Parts: sequence; structure tokens; C-alpha cells
Amino acid sequence: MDTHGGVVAVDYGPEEAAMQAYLKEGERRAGMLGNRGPIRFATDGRLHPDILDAYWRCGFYIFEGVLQSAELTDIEADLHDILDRLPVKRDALVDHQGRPAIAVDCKAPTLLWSKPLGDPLGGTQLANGRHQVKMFEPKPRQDAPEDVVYLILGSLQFSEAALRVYGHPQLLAVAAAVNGADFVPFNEALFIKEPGLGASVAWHQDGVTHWDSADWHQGAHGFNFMAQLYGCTPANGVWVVPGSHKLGKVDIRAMVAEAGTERLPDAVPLVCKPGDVAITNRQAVHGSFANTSPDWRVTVNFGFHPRKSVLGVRGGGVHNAPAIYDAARIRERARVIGYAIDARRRRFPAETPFSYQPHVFAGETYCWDSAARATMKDYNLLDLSI
Ligand SMILES: O=C(O)CCC(=O)C(=O)O
Repeated sequence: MDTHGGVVAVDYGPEEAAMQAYLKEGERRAGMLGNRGPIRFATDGRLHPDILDAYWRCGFYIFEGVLQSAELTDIEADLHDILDRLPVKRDALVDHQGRPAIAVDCKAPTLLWSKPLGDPLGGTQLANGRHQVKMFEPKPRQDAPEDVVYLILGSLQFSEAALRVYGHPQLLAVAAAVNGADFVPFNEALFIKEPGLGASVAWHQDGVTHWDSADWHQGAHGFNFMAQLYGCTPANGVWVVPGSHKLGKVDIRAMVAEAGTERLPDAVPLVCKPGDVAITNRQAVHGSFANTSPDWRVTVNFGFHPRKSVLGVRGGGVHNAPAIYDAARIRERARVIGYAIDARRRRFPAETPFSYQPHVFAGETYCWDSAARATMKDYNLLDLSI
């Protein structure tokens, strides 16, 4: 499998020239935002206030050089294993070697499929109708598969390398700085954008529960970390409308109508090298285009919420069954943070592990062993989806 490049046999057709100009101009504007650099802490040990300021100003920040090459190699090995075990086609039960395919025995939603270069969500009522406008769907090459997997949910049950990223001490320190020390999980996923095949994710704002809350705020629906295995470019990466996380629920249909194009003029791309990790506010207007470029984009995606946004809230319906998220549910789902920290400690013993305040206060310790592994099957039935 060649995951480092390939032949571009496709482009945006009649939109190609405008698209190329947009990608270039977006990258130029992204470079002017002042919201990227290594994770830095002030002398008091807190996340550097300049980082927090830039994150809250823009709605996203790119942490450079977070994952080192050994970790990227681990993630790539797991990715190859996952890709090798995918069902041969949508609804198939076996992989290309005739083995039971990955995830076919899962109860929770896991593999999400799309037509190659398609937009499976835009303009539909899926996921609460949040993807208001359908994106342009370039024509795939003739020998393209009928469907491709573009998103894998509950991904930590399929990749210990991704689980270890989830336990990264500096990223968890960022989560505590943004959401409070008692931050809680959201969900985890792998976004896979194969060159010439990868689907678009239509413009949207995440979040369902708090748009009309009296105590709504710019961080009410949490954030996602987006760790990049191969880096990402304007052509294959996520785009964000800076500052849009502060606006409340936005009429994306009107934005596109006003622009006369889905190439939203204020949006900018996340541009990352391998090992960079973006943090993106879920309330920001964001999306990604079909990947007609020659480059793979694989994102290890995982989100966290402020506990206050989750406790006692009726959530779900998008990622799993609706339910009221009580303290027991949160505690059960946050086990995975404990497992991730321990899994990471075993692989990277020289690092100081993150100390997750709710576990420390409750006197809970977690051990990543075979019994813990067994509990990960369908763990995402308990995602905290707000
Ligand atoms: O990775 C992508 O293309 C989309 C990511 C996204 O929409 C999200 O994390 O909410």
C-alpha cells in the first residue's frame, strides 16, 4: 500500500482553477493568524496564555511537532492493519483475505462510507441536519471503488497507538487548560482521506445541546484534537472560519449563498506537518473538501468537553442513543482516559504521565492490561455526544 503519494487522476473539473486559487489564498491567510507553534507552558506550569488567547481568538490552534517519529510509526502500523481488515465493500462481512472484517461485529456505529470524492452528509438530515449545504463532488477516476470508508468511530478499540495519543500528557494538559481540570471525553475517530478518493465533510458546526442555553459560551460544545499522521494541506485538510465559534448557530446556507460558492471566503486551512496536532473548537464553522490531491490525510481525532456542559444534560442521538449523562455515565466513559495514560506510560516510560484530576480525587487507578482491552469493544456506545 502506498500511503505516501499516488497518481492524481482527478481534479475539480470546471472548478479546478478557482479551487487552486482558493487553496493558495487560504494558505496565505492562515499563515497570518498567529495561532501555531509548539505546546508551551508558562513558568507556573500552566499552558502559555498566548496560546490560550490565540485559540479563543481564532477557534483553532496548531501545535507543532507534538508526535515524534516513533509514535507516528506506531500509528501508521495500526492504520495499515485497519485498512487491511476493512470489509471488501459496504455491508460485506469479510476483508480482502476472506477474514471476518474489522468492526462488523460492533453494535456501535463504526465504519462510515461514502462514494469516492462524495459528500455523504451535506444537505441531508443526517447528524441532526448540521451539514446544511452539499459540497461539489468531483468525478472520481473510472476504476475507483464504489464506496470508501472515510471515518472510523470508536477508533481507540482498533488502535493502541491512537489510544496512546489520547493519553498524551501535553495534550491532556491543554484539555485541562481549555475545559477545566475536570474535563470529560467526547468521542474519538480516524478521518481517512485517501488521495483521489477521500470524501468531503460539508461545512458545519458541531454541537447539538447548548446553542440556546442561557449559559452558552464560546467553548460550550468542547473541542476536537486533530493529530496528523502525514500532515495536511489546504487540499486535503480541514478548513475553519476563524472566530465563528463565538457567533452562536450560524446560517451556513446563507453564508454560501452570499459568497456565491462553497469556497467560503473567510475560511482558512489547517496546514500541518506529520506529528502536528490541531485543536479546533467544535462550534467553529469547519469542513473539508473532497481530496483530489496526491496526498493522504489521516487524522487521529479526539474531543473533550467541559464537565459542566455534559453533567445532567440529555445528549446523544448523533453518535449513539439519547440519554441523560449523569455522573456514573461520565465516570464510566472517562475510564478510557485512565487506560490511555497507562498505555502511554508503558510505551513511553521516560515521559511524566498526565495526572487526570477526577481520577486522582476519586483515588482511582487504571491499568492497561488484557482485561481492560476486553472492555474497549463498543466502548463508544457511551460517547458523550453534546
Ligand atoms: O477531518 C475532517 O475532514 C472533518 C473533521 C470534523 O468535521 C470534526 O472533527 O468535527
